[in-house]
Amino acid sequence: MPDSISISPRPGSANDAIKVRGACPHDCPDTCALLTTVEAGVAVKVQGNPDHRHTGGVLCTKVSRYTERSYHPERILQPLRRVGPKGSGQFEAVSWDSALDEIAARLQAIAQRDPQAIAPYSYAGTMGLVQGEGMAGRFFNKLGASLLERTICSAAGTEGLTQTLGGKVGMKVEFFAEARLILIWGSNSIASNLHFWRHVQEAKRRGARIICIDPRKTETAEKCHEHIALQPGTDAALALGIMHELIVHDWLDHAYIESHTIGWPLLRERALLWNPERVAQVCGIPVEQVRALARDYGECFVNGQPAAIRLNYGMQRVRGGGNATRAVACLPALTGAWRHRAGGVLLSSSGMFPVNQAALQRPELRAGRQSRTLNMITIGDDLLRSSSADFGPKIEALIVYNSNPVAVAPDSGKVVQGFAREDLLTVVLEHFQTDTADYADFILPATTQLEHWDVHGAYGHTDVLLNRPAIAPVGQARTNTDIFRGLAARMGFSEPCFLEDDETLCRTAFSHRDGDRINFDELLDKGFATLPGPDAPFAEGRFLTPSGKCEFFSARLAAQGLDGLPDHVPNHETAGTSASYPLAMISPPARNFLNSTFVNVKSLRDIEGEPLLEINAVDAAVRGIATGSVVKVFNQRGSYRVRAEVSNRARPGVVHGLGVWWRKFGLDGTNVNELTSQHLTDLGRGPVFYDCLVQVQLEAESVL
Ligand SMILES: Nc1nc2c(c(=O)[nH]1)N[C@H]1C(S)=C(S)[C@@H](COP(=O)(O)OP(=O)(O)OC[C@H]3O[C@@H](n4cnc5c(=O)[nH]c(N)nc54)[C@H](O)[C@@H]3O)O[C@H]1N2
Ligand SMILES: Nc1nc2c(c(=O)[nH]1)N[C@H]1C(S)=C(S)[C@@H](COP(=O)(O)OP(=O)(O)OC[C@H]3O[C@@H](n4cnc5c(=O)[nH]c(N)nc54)[C@H](O)[C@@H]3O)O[C@H]1N2
Ligand SMILES: [Mo]
Repeated sequence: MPDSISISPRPGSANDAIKVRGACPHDCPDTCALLTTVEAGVAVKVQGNPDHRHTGGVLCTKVSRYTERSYHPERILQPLRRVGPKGSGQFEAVSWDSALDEIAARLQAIAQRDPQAIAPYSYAGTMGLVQGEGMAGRFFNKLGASLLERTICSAAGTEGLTQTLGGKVGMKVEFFAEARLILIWGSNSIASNLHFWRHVQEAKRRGARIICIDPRKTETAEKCHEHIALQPGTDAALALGIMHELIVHDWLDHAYIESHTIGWPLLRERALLWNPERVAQVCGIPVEQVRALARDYGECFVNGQPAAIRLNYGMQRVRGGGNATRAVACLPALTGAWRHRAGGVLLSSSGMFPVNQAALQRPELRAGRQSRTLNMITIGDDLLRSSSADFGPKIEALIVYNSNPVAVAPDSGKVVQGFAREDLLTVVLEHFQTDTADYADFILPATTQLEHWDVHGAYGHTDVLLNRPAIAPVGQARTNTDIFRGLAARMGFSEPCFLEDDETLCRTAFSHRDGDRINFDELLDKGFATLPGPDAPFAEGRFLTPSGKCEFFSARLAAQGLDGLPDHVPNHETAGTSASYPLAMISPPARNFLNSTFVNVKSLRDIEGEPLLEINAVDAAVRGIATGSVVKVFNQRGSYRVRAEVSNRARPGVVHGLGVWWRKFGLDGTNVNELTSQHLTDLGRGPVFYDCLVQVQLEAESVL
C-alpha cells in the first residue's frame, strides 16, 4: 500500500487531505477502483486508483466528475412530501420521522389487506450489493411483498449463456490483449466499456484484426478494421452463417467438438440451412462480408491463433436476443478457441462471483408465503391493472430505489399513466428529482457512493471491490439501508437482521457457512481482491451446464417446449413488414450518460447537447429532413419530437434515438421510450428496446 494513501477512520473528520479508497457504483462492466481526495471533510477530487490493474488510474469523463454529482445544487437533501397533483413535481420538506411514520402506517394498512399489493421497483442505480438489495431484500421478504423480476437489462443474454455455457462466465478480460482476432459484437466499447477498449488497442498494436458488428457506425466501429452494419435483430443469422462456412471449409476442431459439446449433428444440420447468400439477405449486408468474417474466424483455428468475442448487450434487446446469444456463444466450441486463454467469448463475468444473496436478503423471512412475481419491463401495463385471479391484487404501493422507471422503462405513455394514479402510494429513494421522483408521494434523500459503505462484484472483470465512505452524508441524506431499517422498525419487524450495520452487510455478501470466499481483511487493506480461477476456463471442457459440455442442443429448453437449438428468431417488429412504420429504431445510450444517470450534470449534458435522432441521408432526403430539423418520430404506441441529425452513423432503414434522456429535457417532456414496446424476448423475459418500428416525419425546418 503506498504511504501517500491514508484511510480515514471517521469519514469527514480529518483536516488534512486524505485519499479514501472506493468503487464506482455504476452499471458498467468496468467497476473501477476510485480514490477520493477529501479536504476538511469535503470531497474535492475523484480519480481512478492506479494500483488497481483493471482501472489503471483512468476514469471515464462521467465519473471523474463525480463530485459535481454528489454536491450538485439540485441534490435532494431532505425528505419531501407531495403537495400538488401527482406528477406536478410540487413538494414540501418534512422531517424524517414524519415521512417514515406516515409511509409505514400506509404500508401497514395495505399489507393487512394483502402485502402483495406492495411492490419494490429497483435496478442498478448502484451495483453495490449492500445499498442494492442488502437491507431492501430483507424488508420486502418480511413484508411478503410482490417479487420483482429484474429483467430490464441482461435477462435474455443471461438465459442464453446459461443454456449454452452454464452461467455468466467466460474469458478473462485482460487476455483480449493477446488475441489475434477480436469480434466486438453488439457493443460500443469506447462508450460503455472503456477499460476493455485498452486491451483491444494493445491487441491491435500486436497485429490483431478487430471487427465490430453493430447496425450503428459507432465511435468504436470507426476504429475497427472492419464494421459489419447488420440490420438490428439478425445476429443469430450471422452466427449461423459463420458456422455454415466453418463446416463447408472444415475449419472445425473435431476433437474439441467430440469431447466437450452436445448436439453437434443437430446444430450442423441447422447451420447448413444458413448459406452466406441467405444470411446476407436476412442481415442486409454484402455476401462477401459474411464469407470474409467466417474466413477470419476459421483462419485463426487453422493457424492455431486465438479468436476472442466480446459479446454484448446490443443483440439482446430484440425478440430473438436469447437465441442470438446462444448462437454466438456456440462459436468458440466449434473451433476449439477455448483452448487458448485469449480465445472464447466474454459476455459477463458476474456468474463467477460467489455472492451469498440468501444471507443478504433472507428469503426465509417470507415464512413460506407464496408471492407473485412482477416483471419490471411491464410496469406500464401492470400499474394499470385491477385485481384479478390471474394478476392478483392491484398494485397499491410502489417503492422505487436505484432506478428511474418513468424514463427507462419501455412504452412510457403507459408507465406515466400508471405513475399518475392518485390512489397509488409511490415512495422514491433518490439523489435527484428525476422523472420518476416527479410522481412520488414521498421522495427520500439517499446517500451517494462517496457517503456510504458497499461491496461490489463486477460484470466485466473478476475483482471484488470495497467502497468506504469518504465523506459524511450530505444534508439529511440517509443510506438506502438506513431508510429500510427505519421503515422496518416502524413496521414492528423485530428480527436482529434489521439491526445489522453496513460494514457487517459488506462482510456477509461473500460469507458462506463453510467460510468466507473473499478475504475481507485484504479488501479492507487494499480495496480490491481478485477471485481465483483458471486463465482458460473451458480449455478442458468442464462447462457449468448439467452435462458439463457446451450445449449446442439444450435439453432443458426442449423440455420447456422450446427450440433446443439456436436459431434466427425474427423481431416482433420486423423491418419491411409495415407500410405505416417503415424504419427500425434502436436507442443505444449516449456516451456521457449512464442510462438516465448524469443527464442532469450540466457539464456532461453540454457535451451531449440535446436529444437527437440520427437518420441516414437517404431516409432523410425523401422526408425533406436536414440536420437540425425538428422531426416527429411515431408509431402505434406514441410519438416523440426531437431534432434530427443526418448522419452516416445510421444505415438506410435504421434510425437511432440516443438515450436515455430525462423526459423533462425533451422538446415535449417525453423521451425515446415513448415508442418502445413492452414485448418480451424469446428467452429470459427481457426487454426489446431495439425491436421497434417507427415512422419519421418533418415537423419544422432547421431552426438552429
Ligand atoms: N457511457 C455509458 N456506459 C454504459 C452505459 C451507458 O448508458 N453509458 N450503460 C451500461 C449498461 S446498463 C449496460 S447494460 C452496458 C451495455 O453495454 P454494451 O452493450 O457494450 O453497450 P452499448 O453501448 O449499449 O452497445 C450496444 C450496441 O449495440 C448496438 N446494437 C443495437 N441493436 C443491435 C443488434 O441488433 N445487433 C447488434 N450486433 N448490435 C446492436 C448499438 O448500436 C450499440 O452500439 O453498458 C454500460 N455502460
Ligand atoms: N430506450 C432505451 N431504454 C433503456 C435502455 C436502452 O438502451 N434504450 N437501456 C436499459 C438498460 S440496459 C438498463 S440497465 C436500464 C437502467 O435503468 P435504471 O437502473 O433505472 O438506471 P438509471 O436510469 O441510471 O437510474 C438509476 C437511478 O438510481 C439512482 N441512484 C443511484 N445510486 C443510488 C443510491 O445509492 N440510492 C438510491 N436510492 N438511488 C440511487 C440514480 O440517481 C438514478 O436516478 O435502462 C434501460 N432502458
Ligand atoms: Mo443495462
